[in-house]
Amino acid sequence: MPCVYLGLGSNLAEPVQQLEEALAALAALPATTLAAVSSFYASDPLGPPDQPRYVNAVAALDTELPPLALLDALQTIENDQGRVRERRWGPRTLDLDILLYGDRLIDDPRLRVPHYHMHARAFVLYPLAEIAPADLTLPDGRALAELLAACPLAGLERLGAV
Ligand code: ROI
Repeated sequence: MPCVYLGLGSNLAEPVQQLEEALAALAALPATTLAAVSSFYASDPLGPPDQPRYVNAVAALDTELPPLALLDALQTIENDQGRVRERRWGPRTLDLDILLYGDRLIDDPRLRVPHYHMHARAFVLYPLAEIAPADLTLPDGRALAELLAACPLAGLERLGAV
C-alpha cells in the first residue's frame, strides 16, 4: 500500500480542533489506515500577514485510494468542516494537501505531487521529518534532509504531540 503524506493546516474556528476533527475523519476513510501523525505546530502565516497564525501538522496514511479519489475524499472533509477561504493566500478553516503519494510524480490539472511548495515550507518539512524515514527522498530526487537544512524555522513553534 502506498504511503501518503498529507499536510494539515488551519487558522480559523479553533484550529487545533479543526485538525483533530480532520484526523478522525482521515482515520475513518475507506481502505485507509492513519499510520502516523506529527506534533502540531504554530506557524506564522505565509501570505498576507493580517491573518491569525496557523496550526499545522503532517499525517501519514496507508491507503488503497487512488490519488484523485483521495483528493475527492479530502475535499469532502474540508467542506464537511465548513471550509471557508475568503481570498487567495488568506485564512482558512481547513486545508488538507497531498504532499507525497508513495514515490509517484503526479501532474494532473487537479493535483500536483509532490506538492509544489513543500520543499521550502518549514511548517511542512519539520513535521514531515518527525514521522518520515530519516533518509526520505522525494520522487523528484530531493532529499528531505537537504531541504530541511536549507529551510529556516521562521517562527515555527512545536505545540506538542497529539
Ligand atoms: N501559512 C502557514 N503558516 N500555514 C499554512 O498552512 C498556510 N496555508 C496556506 C497559506 C495561505 C499559503 N499560508 C499558510 O494556504
